[in-house]
Amino acid sequence: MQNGGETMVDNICAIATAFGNAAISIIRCSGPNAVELVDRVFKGKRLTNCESHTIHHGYITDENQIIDEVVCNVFLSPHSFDGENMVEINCHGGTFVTDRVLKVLLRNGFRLAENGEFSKRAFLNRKLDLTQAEAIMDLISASNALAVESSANALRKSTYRLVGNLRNKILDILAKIEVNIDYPEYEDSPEVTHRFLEPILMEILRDMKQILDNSKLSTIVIHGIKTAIIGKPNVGKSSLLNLLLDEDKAIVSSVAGTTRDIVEGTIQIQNMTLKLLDTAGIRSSKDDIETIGIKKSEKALESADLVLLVLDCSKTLEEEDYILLEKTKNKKRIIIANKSDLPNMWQREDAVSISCKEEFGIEEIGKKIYDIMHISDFHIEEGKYLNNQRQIHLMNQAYESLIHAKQALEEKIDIDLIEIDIKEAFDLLGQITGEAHSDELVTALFTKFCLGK
Ligand SMILES: Nc1nc2c(ncn2[C@@H]2O[C@H](COP(=O)(O)OP(=O)(O)OP(=O)(O)O)[C@@H](O)[C@H]2O)c(=O)[nH]1
Ligand SMILES: [Mg+2]
Repeated sequence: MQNGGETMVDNICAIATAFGNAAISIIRCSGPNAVELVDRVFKGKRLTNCESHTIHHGYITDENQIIDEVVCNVFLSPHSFDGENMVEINCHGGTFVTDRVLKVLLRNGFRLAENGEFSKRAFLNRKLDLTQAEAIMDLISASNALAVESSANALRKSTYRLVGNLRNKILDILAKIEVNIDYPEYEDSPEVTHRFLEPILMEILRDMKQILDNSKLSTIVIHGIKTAIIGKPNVGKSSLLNLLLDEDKAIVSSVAGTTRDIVEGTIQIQNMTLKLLDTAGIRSSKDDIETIGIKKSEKALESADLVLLVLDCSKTLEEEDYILLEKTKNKKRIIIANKSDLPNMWQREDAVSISCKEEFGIEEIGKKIYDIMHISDFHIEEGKYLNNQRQIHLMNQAYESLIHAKQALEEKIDIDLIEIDIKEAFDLLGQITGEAHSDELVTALFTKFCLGK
């Protein structure tokens, strides 16, 4: 099969299953001659004579020596994952055996697939749109039930339809404008005046705003809440990380300024995924390395979706604590009064009292996060939100273009100039689904995939 009638595709193969010892490993082969090339090394029924979607038992041989007993699945173009002729070889899962079968294939006409190349082919052969390709990636890396459900929806084209509807509405406006400009005498098409355009544009803007609002929460829920543990030195940030992870991950010591680099970990709590970042204690320091660590903490604080601000309740609060209370006041944050196993020097109503030493109060943190992030407001509603930052970024840009068009309408600027902004919004939405794509974008996106996908 040809891609857009331009370049011939070649024959590629890669191990599609995880590396390591397992019962079975699958090697994917794809390309115009994939079946013939596998036949060269397959001892059993001639695969070239087989129908699509059939399974065949046999042996992979290397210069007549049998190296593995396998089962081959044959899928013929265009009815395969990537639209090409494909053979999936199910071999035994030992690392060595699989590797040997792969090497035999590479010596017999296949080249090793690049990261994400099978999915890229599926996209170029119009088997998948970009939102579906991303959904595959999301499904593989999903870490909670909501993430699974959401990516399964996107795989069934829910995001494609959502964006496609908006795009159709915009296309309708563009078509009307064009007809008006080119055939002003044509009576069946309404005259496109500023008054005519405004309500239509307003409706599209409203829809987009709703999608963007929904998407803010959905991406956090799906991809995990970036949670920075912040506080001055020695308040127990690393102890909290370790307790939440139930693992001795970060070094804990009574020396102030222990943590320098950011220590990361991921946990599931009440069906939420938290991506935790333990940071260097923030204070003014003369130590160069500590200062680098503190800069990293400040960055983490800025970009976090949620801050766990840890204070030591066995000591009177100091200026450094007050500075951090002030700095985090506009962020989603939970104030944590740690070391409450010791005599308390202060109390605050807005703080959760915990003790990392005695291990209490952690459940309360989970509940607070659930409330503060409005997780209960989030329901997976098919086709109501976008799935990742790339999609959100593009829709935000499209939204801005239409806002610009709306302002221009209010200023009674010529409609053919306003059309430029509307057209831009149309193209930007097309980049979400891949209908308006650049080669660079496609390459960048698919290289994020693992080998064999
Ligand atoms: N009594 C008591 N001690 C605690 C508690 N949590 C932590 N500590 C102690 O406080 C000290 C500092 O703990 P860390 O977790 O290293 O504190 P940190 O905030 O990560 O410190 P830096 O990395 O230096 O910024 C250690 O000696 C801990 O054992 C607690 O709940 N109760
Ligand atoms: Mg620490």
